[in-house]
Amino acid sequence: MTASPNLQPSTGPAAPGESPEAMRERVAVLLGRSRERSTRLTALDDGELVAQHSPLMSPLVWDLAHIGSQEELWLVRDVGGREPLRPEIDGLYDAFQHTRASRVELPLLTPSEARTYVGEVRDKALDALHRSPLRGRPLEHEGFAFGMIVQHEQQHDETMLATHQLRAGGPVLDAPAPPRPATPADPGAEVLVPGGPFEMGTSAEPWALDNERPAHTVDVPAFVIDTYPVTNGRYLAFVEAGGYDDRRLWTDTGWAYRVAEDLTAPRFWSRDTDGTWWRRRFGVVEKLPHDEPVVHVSFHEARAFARWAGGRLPTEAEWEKAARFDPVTGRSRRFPWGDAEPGAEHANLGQRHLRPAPVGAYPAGASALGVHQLLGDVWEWCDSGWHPYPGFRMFPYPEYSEVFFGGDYAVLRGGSFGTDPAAIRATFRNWDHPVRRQIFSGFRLARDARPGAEL
Ligand code: AVJ
Ligand code: FE
Repeated sequence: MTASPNLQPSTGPAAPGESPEAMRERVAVLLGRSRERSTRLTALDDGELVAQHSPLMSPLVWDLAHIGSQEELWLVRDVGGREPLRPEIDGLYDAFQHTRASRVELPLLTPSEARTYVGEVRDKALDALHRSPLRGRPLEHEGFAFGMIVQHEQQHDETMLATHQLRAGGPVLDAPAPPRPATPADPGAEVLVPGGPFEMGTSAEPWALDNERPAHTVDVPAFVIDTYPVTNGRYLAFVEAGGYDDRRLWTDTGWAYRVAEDLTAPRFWSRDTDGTWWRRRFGVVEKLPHDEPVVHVSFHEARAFARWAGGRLPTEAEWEKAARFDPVTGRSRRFPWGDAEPGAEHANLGQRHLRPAPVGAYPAGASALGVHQLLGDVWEWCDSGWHPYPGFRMFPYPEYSEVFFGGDYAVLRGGSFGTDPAAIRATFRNWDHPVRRQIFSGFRLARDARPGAEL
């Protein structure tokens, strides 16, 4: 199996003034791309699809049918006004009724039944697309429900990719290596972000989810942020300096977790007797590449590293300001590089490569302030909990964002190599438990700027 080809996007919502016909065409391409990816990620033997590869994850066949179930709920029943295809299976695919660890015990659709189901749902969803005016009621306006379902399928595709990473056995996925920097980058480089107000969040992005809204002004004092995500090489220095055994570097909660889980290094790393470090990546064991962003670390590990290195994690507002603020115009951009949809030159997204790219590999994707690789490569832990923006309004259902507000979560920003361009923006907000590390999570450091200092 190969990774998704880099089909030229069409990754985003409608351009202003786009006709409904052009919008339908664009949505159909996005739906087709997400289904092509789901199909590749489930092109495995039935035994592999129904297996529990990790108690942290659902069986792959659950994700597949759940993708269909959400699509049926919003596009076929609500937008399309049709009767449910299979009302008896709703409960099986409701993420709130069964934990991931217990889904393997359910009377799930078989792989072949699941494929038939998602195919039938898709036919009816495309019919709904052709009948919807794509304007008027908020759910259909500018194709929102279709954009939401594209993002939902791509999010589960990233989840399935994480399941592939957890699965034992030889490789079944393949993709070319990511680009390398033209000249080696300094992994310790930093950028000064000037203090002052900037616009955070969005009220204009048609397919932004409820938690990204509304746009609001946030005053962020000057701070310094890493130009690149923290590399394996930097992180290895922390490991070898005894960071995992130094109680002082960890919070109480972080230390309790470190002890209970017996953590000694990022997930999927191993050290052999002669001291060489290896990492396992989609069934391949390879020497740890020092110039790639570290991945598969928890929030607690990221914080301990920051403490050791004399820095801290950026807040979510700091991360977004570093990504979006243009000091020339004073405005916030859609993407770090500007308003153009993500292309292959901007960021390592969309499972084009099955690993983070070395730091410095995406100069065309840098933000106005000169911060690199904010989108793609690795999700970045922020020192912020999961909270609504002022003026938040739930839409269209509380179980996407709202029910998680105030829970035991930390925010992640920027997407990973496994995040599709259709499912990421500089305003996009993700969250997870601070102990999770099977996700494609890394981080970068920030620190307070001394008043009047250059750097
Ligand atoms: C936004 C990634 C935290 O996967 O749990 C998928 C996205 N919500 N189906 C998740 C989601 C419902 C969600 N995250
Ligand atoms: Fe879901």
